[in-house]
Amino acid sequence: MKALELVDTARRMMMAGKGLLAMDESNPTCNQRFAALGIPQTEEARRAWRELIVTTPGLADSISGAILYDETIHQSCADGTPFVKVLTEAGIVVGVKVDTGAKALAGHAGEKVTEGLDGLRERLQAYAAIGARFAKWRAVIAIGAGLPSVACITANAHALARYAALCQEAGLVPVVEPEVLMTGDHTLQRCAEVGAQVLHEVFEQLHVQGVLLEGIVLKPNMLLPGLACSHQDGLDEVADATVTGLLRAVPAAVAGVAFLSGGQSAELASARLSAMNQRFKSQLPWALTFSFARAIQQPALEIWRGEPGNVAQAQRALQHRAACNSDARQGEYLAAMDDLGKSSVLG
Ligand code: 5MM
Repeated sequence: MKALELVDTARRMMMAGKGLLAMDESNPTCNQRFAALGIPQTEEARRAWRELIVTTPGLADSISGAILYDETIHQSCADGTPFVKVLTEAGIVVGVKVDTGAKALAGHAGEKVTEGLDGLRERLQAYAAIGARFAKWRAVIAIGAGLPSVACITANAHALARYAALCQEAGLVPVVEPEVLMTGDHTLQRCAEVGAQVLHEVFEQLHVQGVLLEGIVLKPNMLLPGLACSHQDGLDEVADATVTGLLRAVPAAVAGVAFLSGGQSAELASARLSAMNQRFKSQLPWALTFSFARAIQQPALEIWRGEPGNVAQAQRALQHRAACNSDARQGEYLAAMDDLGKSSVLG
């Protein structure tokens, strides 16, 4: 295992004041987001959108690493410069999603297990050779009547740990993403119970597989009430539940924690991350930052809509969201400043 290299990469990913940009939507997910806005669902449209993202001026001021999809990591700007080169030269560490998706878990209706271990060793070597320095694998856990099952939690935790060990063997930092979904009417308390079960099992399996914790990044969900829950807790309650849950389950050796946004509004994701850093700043053994996709990209995508004439304004919106999350990572996000910034983006 290349321990020093892994620790160095993980530290660069968790650099002060920055976070990760997830731009690793699979083609079906990307196409779905494009379809909702009337954008053509073609390889060229996906390439143009990702070119807009990687060439956003000032992106590296707030973003330390970008997670790409297999199609994207092989793509280039219209002038022929590979995206990997653009990002690396800007000082942004390149990562890639390596799971092949969440599939139905046999014998467990409504539950999924993430696949992609077959041939992973060779795929990781190929990604490392073209410049990737970290990888990502997402497991999804649903809360519902009788869910999640022990089978779902253990199968996903085992796969995450096998993936993480293979990544470290290849010199890539694994981003370990066990996502407890927001769908449902469960309470914050129930989300906290499931979150604890999941994290304890994930770290048990990482230990069993001999994964170096200093060379991983955890990408969890925030602990939240379900979207359909009648009581939606405030910023402080969410911050306290989430950080308390993490402090109880995540070893101090882990390089950092970078949240997914999971379908929260961009503003709420920033405000919640900021509240966590503000309230717990001095008590955190690891960096607490972001690895958002929708909460960074969506406002810019809604401006771009596939029109070349909208590129500059969409890039300003993207840069603005990245900067808001950089503030949040430092506990300094202010909704009023966000609104001011949004007005100036719209010019
Ligand atoms: C949970 O999704 C990850 C974070 O995105 P959000 O901040 O929008 O929640 C994201 O990296 C996700 O794993 C990718 O978009 C890939 O998703 P699919 O479903 O296409 O594999």
